[in-house]
Amino acid sequence: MRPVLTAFADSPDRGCGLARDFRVRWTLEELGQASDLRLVSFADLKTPGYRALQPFGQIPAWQEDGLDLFESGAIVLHLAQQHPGLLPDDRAGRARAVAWVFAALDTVEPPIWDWDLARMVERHQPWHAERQPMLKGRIHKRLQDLSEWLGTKDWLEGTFSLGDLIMISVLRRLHGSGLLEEHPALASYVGRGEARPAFRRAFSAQKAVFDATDPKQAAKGPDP
Ligand code: GTB
Repeated sequence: MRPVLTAFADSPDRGCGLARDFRVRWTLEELGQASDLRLVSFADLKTPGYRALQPFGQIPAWQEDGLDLFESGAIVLHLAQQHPGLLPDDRAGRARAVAWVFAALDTVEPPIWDWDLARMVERHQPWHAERQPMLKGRIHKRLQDLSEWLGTKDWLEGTFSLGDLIMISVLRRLHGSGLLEEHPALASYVGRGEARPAFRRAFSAQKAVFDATDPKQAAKGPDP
């Protein structure tokens, strides 16, 4: 059986590749691995059948022979451990790359997610504006530290790894916020990731899914 990845049938990111299936799609392209896509609606996500696959009723989920997997971080780590290309061969380099995956998911993504969630669901609350400086300040602090670490390097540990792929996937969520542009080294870092052929292929594939469901938007089309 060919592996199967679940993604939104009608992604709220409107073809920008911001939902969490995209990091798996990019990983697959970097590793030269193919999979089938199972498109699910929000209603499908909450069915008992789907929850047996993903306990929280979310995308992405991954199915391959003998293994059902959930959590985007677990899925990409599993793939990178099975196929060469995104984790260094040496013990220390591999451990460092994995550390950056966790840094992206556990240290950098939470404040970005809190800010984005506030933007999406709390916009009309009277205290929304009041919370903004605190939410943005937390992101800024992480970006400052990350930018200092990156310095003039192209990638976090010198060579592109799964750690960069996940970090860039997380930072892309800031597009359009102005926050990334305050850290030019990080804006360039994200640009380098988005210029990778594997990223471009994954981006076009997910956009084609969105365009098929919303032909009006297809004409305009977002760019990464
Ligand atoms: N920790 C899990 C993982 O990494 O796999 C989180 C998965 C997750 O949050 N999935 C979201 C989901 O299925 C989609 S990606 N939500 C439905 C639900 O919980 O009911 C989050 C997301 C949503 C929308 C945008 N967007 O519009 O830009 C971006 C990201």
